[in-house]
Amino acid sequence: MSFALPTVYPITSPTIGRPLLTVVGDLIAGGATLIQIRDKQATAKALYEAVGAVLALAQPRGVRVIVNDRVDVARAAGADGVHLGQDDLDPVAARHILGPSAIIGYSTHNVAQAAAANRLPVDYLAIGPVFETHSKDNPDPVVGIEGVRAVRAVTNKPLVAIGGIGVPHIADVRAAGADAVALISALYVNPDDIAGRLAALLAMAR
Ligand code: TZP
Ligand code: MG
Repeated sequence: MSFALPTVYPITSPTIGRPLLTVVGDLIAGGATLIQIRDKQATAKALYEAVGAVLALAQPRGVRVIVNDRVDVARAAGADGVHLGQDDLDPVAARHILGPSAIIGYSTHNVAQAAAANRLPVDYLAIGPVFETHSKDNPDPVVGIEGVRAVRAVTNKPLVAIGGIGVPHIADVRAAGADAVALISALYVNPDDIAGRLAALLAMAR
């Protein structure tokens, strides 16, 4: 596996107040190379259609698209991969369904989960929430910068830090060993300038 995370990993949200394709177009314009489509409320039908439209925009531009939670939708739509949580379909089963070239990401919330994930066929791990987040229902306890550092010590997999990460934290989170920061709210502070914001964040995380 030779998967490299971009230093900033944008995640979409239905709360941005802009159409999904507008958001994705802006993220691509801002330099995104990997985008996660996350919509916990969408029906399978709606998510499948949305991911198909996103792929039509992203794939010709060399931008990879990851679907949150839904292995079935990722597979059916031809997405580049899936991001799984601890209670989603087991990564071994997801790998079986999606095949060897799919990107599979896996959320962890503590050192024990991250250590256990080393044995799983996943391409990257997420650790979080690092800080308090308002973008996720019922989040796990915050792990802080020290939690990122502790997880970095138990895994060689590409590591993305997530949860409440803003401009003031990027350098510290990266210094603690995260290869990337996954962002929702910090990206969409001004829905009219998502591209500029992502470009600036990428410059900070170089
Ligand atoms: N998983 C852990 S925290 C989180 C997810 C999906 C939400 C991240 O969003 P924000 O707005 O960057 O805190
Ligand atoms: Mg999930």
